Order: sequence, then C-alpha cells, then structure tokens
Amino acid sequence: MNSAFNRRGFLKQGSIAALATALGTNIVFADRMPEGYVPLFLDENDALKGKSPEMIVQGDKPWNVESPVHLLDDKVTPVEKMFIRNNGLVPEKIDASSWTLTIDGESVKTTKTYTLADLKKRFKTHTYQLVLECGGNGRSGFQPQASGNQWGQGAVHCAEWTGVRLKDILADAGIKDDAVYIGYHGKDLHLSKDPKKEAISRGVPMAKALEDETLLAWQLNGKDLPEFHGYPLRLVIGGWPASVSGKWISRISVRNKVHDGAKMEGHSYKMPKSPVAPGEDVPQTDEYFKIIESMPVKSLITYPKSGAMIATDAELSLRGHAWAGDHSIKKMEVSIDFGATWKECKLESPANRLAWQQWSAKLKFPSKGYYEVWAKATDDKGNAQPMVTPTWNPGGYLNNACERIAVKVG
Ligand SMILES: Nc1nc2c(c(=O)[nH]1)N[C@H]1C(S)=C(S)[C@@H](COP(=O)(O)O)O[C@H]1N2
Ligand SMILES: [Mo]
Repeated sequence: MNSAFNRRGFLKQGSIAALATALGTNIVFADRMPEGYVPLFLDENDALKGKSPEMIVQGDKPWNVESPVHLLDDKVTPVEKMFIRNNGLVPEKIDASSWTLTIDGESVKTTKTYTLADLKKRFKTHTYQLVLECGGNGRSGFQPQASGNQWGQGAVHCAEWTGVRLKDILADAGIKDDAVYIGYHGKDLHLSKDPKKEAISRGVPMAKALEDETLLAWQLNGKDLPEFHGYPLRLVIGGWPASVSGKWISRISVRNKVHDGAKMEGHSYKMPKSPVAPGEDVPQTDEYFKIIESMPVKSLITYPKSGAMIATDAELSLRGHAWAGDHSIKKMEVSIDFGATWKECKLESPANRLAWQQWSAKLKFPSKGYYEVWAKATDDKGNAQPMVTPTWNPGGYLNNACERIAVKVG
C-alpha cells in the first residue's frame, strides 16, 4: 500500500480516486480517515497487501494479479506495481534461516546443498535490472479467446534483483560435459495440495543458465523478496518467458536432456512451428511445437493513460518502455495516423543487458478531434512489433502487437 500514502501516512488524492474506482463508489469522509489507515475492503484482501489499489485481480485461486499499463511508468518497477503469477499455492511455512538450495541432476559432478547464508558468503553478489514478462502477456488480444489468464499488457515488470550468479554455483558443484538444460524446483504447492505434484518446474538450456545476468536472487529493489515473488530465494532469468524464473527455489537440477518438469509438457510455453488454425487438432509433440525462448520485441505507453485529453495546440508528452528478450531496442516510433506515418522517439540505453529501455516523444496534433497514438519498437535485429495481433496460437502466447492509446484533442 506504500504508494497509496503520502509522507505523513495519509491516503494520497490519486489513491482515493483509485480506491473509489475499485469500490465502484466514492469514500464519503475519505479526508477523515486516520493516518495510514487501510480501508477494510482492501485489508480483507491479504494477497493484495503491499500492492497498489489499482491492480487488476485475474484470479485468486491461484493468485494472479495484473498491473494496469499506466502504473508501469517507473523505470524500475516498484513491488506494489508488479504483476503476480502463481500456478500453485504460496508455500505455507517459510523459514529463511533453514532454507537450502540443492544442486543435483544427472549432469552435476557433486550434488551440493547450500544454506542462504552460504550463498551470500561464498559467492560474489550481483545486481541487475531484468525484464520478466509472462509468456501469456497480451493473451486477451487473441480472437478466438485462447485458454489461460486473460492478461492485458500488464504482466511484465523490470525490477532490480540482487543475488548470486547461477553459473558461479554451478561451477562450484561442477557440471559434466553432457549437461544440456537446468530445471528448477520450488516449494509452492500444487493446487491439488498433493505433495508429490509440482505446480510448475521449468528450465532453460545451459547457455542461458550460464549467462552473467542469470541470478539466484534474495533481494528485490534492495529489500528481501516479498512472499508473493518467491521469498526467500528465486531464480531470475531476464528476457525469456517469466515462467522460467522459478520462485521459492529449493533445488536446481542439471539435466542431460531437456528438462521434463511440470509445464514443460503439452503446448505449455510453446509455439506451433507452423501456423495452427483455432480448433485445429495438432499433436502436442516436438514435431509441431517449440519451446519459447527469447521473448519478442515489445513496448508500452505508460504515460499518458489512454483517454487523455489535451487542448488544441498543446504538446503531448508521451513515454514508456521497450524491450526485446535477449536483444536490445534500436528504434522507437509513434504514429498518430493509424500507422501511415511514424515519428522517431528519443530512446535511452538500458541500465544493463536485459533491462527495458525508456523512450519519450512530444507530439502535436493538426486539429481537434479523436486520435490514436500507436507505439512501435524495433530491435537490433530489425524485428519490429506488428501493428495487429500476431498469429493466433493455442496457448495465446507472444502477443506483441503495437500498444495504442486514445487521445482527445480540443
Ligand atoms: N515456483 C513457482 N515459480 C514461478 C511460478 C509459479 O507459479 N511457481 N510462476 C511463473 C510464472 S508463469 C511467471 S509469469 C512468473 C511471475 O513472477 P512474479 O509473480 O514475481 O511476477 O513466475 C514464474 N515462477
Ligand atoms: Mo507466466
């Protein structure tokens, strides 16, 4: 709730408005609420404690919470504005002092177990800003509806993560020559509460696992990880579907084959190798589907909010972020004429590899009326965002269509 309060602990004006929207009515006497007081209807919502009142709840069993795009305006996403995606149930009893990480698998030389204290003491600590975007971000844009959470475009964040490099730990345990993949195991419970089942257990090829930016992190934006984001230890792998960034990590297996954990099967986090028509029955095998790796080029308009109104002759300042999986952004453009012409934006370089980049533009409109501003990013390989929703796919993944906002002039 931090963001909702001002320095003196009073609800901020903007937050009161947001609360009223969430409630569907205004809070009479909002100005008399005691310092730091959290209205009951928010307090009852345990999972949302520490989250902004404007977050969109996609579901509560398990908890899936999305950030409206305009809340993602910060360069480094604050915790209260980060989306939450849980496939299972948050582990019930977490004791960081007895938490351990085990490195095992067919392709590890020595199975080793580390306490959190060992990790902090024995390995060098690194901090990176990393984009974690759900593979299904934007799914609601697909017609007909693809199954899964109907995310808008807010299942993405770029926060600052602190921890140790996975490659340093793997070097300590030793990896055999036949290692091809890592697979993570977290302590969250399967929705059935069957302890033999895992909610999710995914992984990446060795090359991605061994990148400098692949961390086992215990800090998010300079503080202990919040429970919902994987306290006390999580894997963070920027640029790939965020499902590979395992939360509540207790074990990492070095595999001599592609990891075969939960949500590595069927068409989970996979794209068809050639287009599949809605309703078409395609075998869910490697012959037809491939695992999603680097995420596609994409951008957000985080300011202003869609529906902005400005005076004729006024200049509109726009801004947002752009990212492109393992790649960087080379060019950012906006259009006010439905993509007929484009204007190049100012583009910042990323804080580090795999962090998103900030863009900004100033626009003037030729006359009064309704406009749409479209934003398009191009990556360093020359791949640009499509102006319309890309090819439909059974999992509803990778919708990187241009973002658009409505603007009324005059
Ligand atoms: N153990 C575990 N790790 C997990 C998940 C999960 O359900 N359990 N969800 C994954 C998915 S699908 C996403 S998109 C990200 C979301 O990270 P966040 O909740 O910190 O935003 O976590 C990933 N790691
Ligand atoms: Mo996800």
